[in-house]
Formats: sequence, structure tokens, C-alpha cells
Amino acid sequence: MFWSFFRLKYDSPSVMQGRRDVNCVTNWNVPLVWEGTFDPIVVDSIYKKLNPRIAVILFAVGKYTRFLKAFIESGEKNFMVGFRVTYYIFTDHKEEVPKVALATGRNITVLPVPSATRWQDVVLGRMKWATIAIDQQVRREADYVFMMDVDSIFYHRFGAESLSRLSAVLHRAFYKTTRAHFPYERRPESQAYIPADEGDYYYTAAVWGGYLEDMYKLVKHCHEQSEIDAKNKIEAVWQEESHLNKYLLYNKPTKVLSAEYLWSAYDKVPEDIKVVRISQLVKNYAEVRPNGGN
Ligand code: UD2
Repeated sequence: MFWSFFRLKYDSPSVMQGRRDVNCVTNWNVPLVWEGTFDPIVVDSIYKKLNPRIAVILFAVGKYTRFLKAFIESGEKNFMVGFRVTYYIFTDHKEEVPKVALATGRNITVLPVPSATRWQDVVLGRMKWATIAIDQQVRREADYVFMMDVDSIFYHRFGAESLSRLSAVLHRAFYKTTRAHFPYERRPESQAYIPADEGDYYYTAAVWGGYLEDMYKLVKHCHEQSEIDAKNKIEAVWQEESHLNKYLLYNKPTKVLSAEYLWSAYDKVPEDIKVVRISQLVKNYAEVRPNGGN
């Protein structure tokens, strides 16, 4: 009796999805999502019943407005297709926000932010502006929030399988390395400090998301931590990414997304990445940033 139930449950095609070449669960027992570990039709149909409103928070400050068109156009083809999505574009050049045809239920909201003289202030400032915008507006308009880098293109489905209380993406450069190689903040003077013997994964700050209130708690905390750093005249080694990694070490993500969810045109695609869902574009850092490359 038990075995016939077991066979029925685990032999059915929708639950036979799996991968043997990669780890599909974290050591705190939440899913680690790869192509081949979920059924897109089943996942979408579950979430479509809930009809969630999904916010994408995007910064396009200075010359980064040039990336908006391709990001949104490719997002319309691949990101949460069939769901309600609002792209919140934070920019200092609202006249450069392109007109892009959006599917039904999808919108663009443009929000002003000041220009910057240092790229570091833009990336770190994302935590501050996201905190303010959620407080003043987004809270009334969204159930889930994603934070994304704009200099990237969607190439493949990025769907409801990514939704969770807190979902973080494995950084492509470190998902095969040991924690000794993670570029965590190692100076105890910074609020983003992580001791050498701690750490699960190294997550990218270029794509991450979750329930609105969980995301609010996270961005507010990271903003406050970076303010303390600023008072102490220290900036975390990878700005907001360092604070994000510290937060996620002690507040574990409820879903981890493989590096399929943010690859990069700088790197060859390895065997275990069966699909590239978003990829960071190659850019001339010195030309596009207000204060040059590094
Ligand atoms: C990495 C991370 C990024 C962030 C940054 C911090 C990846 C793929 N990305 O990206 O998430 O942690 O390091 O060092 O690993 N932006 C502007 N105007 C500017 C500068 C930045 O709008 O002048 C915005 C824009 O949305 C951009 C994002 O900030 O996509 C990240 O900045 P970046 O692309 O210059 O940083 P990068 O490639 O080093």
C-alpha cells in the first residue's frame, strides 16, 4: 500500500522533475531552483490563481538610461509573462525613459532620483530609495518586489518559480567556489562584516526579490547599516551587495535561484547552466559610469 502510493507520487511526470548534476536544495532545506527542477505550467497555474502584483525596482541614473529599452522589451517577452508587473524606474533623466509597448496589466512608473557623481552612491543608494518608495507608494501597489540591475537582457523564462518570501540568486562567479573565496566584507569595522568561518553562498545584488514586507525589512536594514558605515567613514567592499550578503546570512532566503537567473556576457556558459534567463551586458565601465571604472 505504502509503496504503491510512493510510486504513484514520485513516478508522475510533474514530480519527476529533477537534476542529479547539481544541488537542488540548500542545507536549510529550501529549494535551489534550476531548469529541470520545476514544471513551469504547474507553477504558473498555482500563482495565477493568486494574481499577484509584481514590482520591479530598476535604477537608470546618468548614462544607464540607454539600457532601459532592451531590458523592458526583453522583460515583456520573458519576465512573469501573464502576470501583473510594474517597472518602477528610478532616474535623473525621465525624458530618456523609452516608450515600450507593454502587455495588459503591465505598467511603467517613473520616479525621480538625484544625479550622482560616484557610481558607488547609485548602487548603495538603491537601498535608501527603495525603502522610501516602498513606504510612500509601492506598498499600496505590489505584493512582490524584485530589485534588478538595468544593464541586462532577459533571454528565457523568468517566472513564478522564482517567487518566495525572500529569493536570492547565486553569483555566477562564486557558486562553485568554497566560502574562503567569497568576496564578503572582511573588515570588522564595517556593518557588513562576515567572519571568515561563516557564510552559505555569495549572492548577487543584481537580481533578488520577495514579499513586499520582507523586502522592505531587508532594504531598510541595509540602508541603515550603510548609514552607520558612512558615519564611520567606511564603505563596504561591494557596497549594497556586501550588506545584502550579510543580511541573507542571518535571515536565510526562503528560495535560492541558480546562476541561470543572472548570468553575464563576460563569461562562457558552463554545462550545468541549461538556460540563461537574464544576462548582464558587456559595457564600457569607464565610459558609462560618472566616475570611471573603479
Ligand atoms: C555589480 C553588481 C551590482 C552591484 C555592483 C556594486 C552584478 C551583475 N552586478 O555590478 O548589482 O552590486 O556590482 O559594485 O554582479 N547604476 C546606474 N547608474 C550608475 C551606476 C549604476 O543607474 O551610474 C545602476 C544600474 O541599474 C546598474 C546597477 O546600478 O545596472 C549596478 O551598477 P553597475 O552595473 O555599474 O555595477 P556592476 O556591473 O559592477
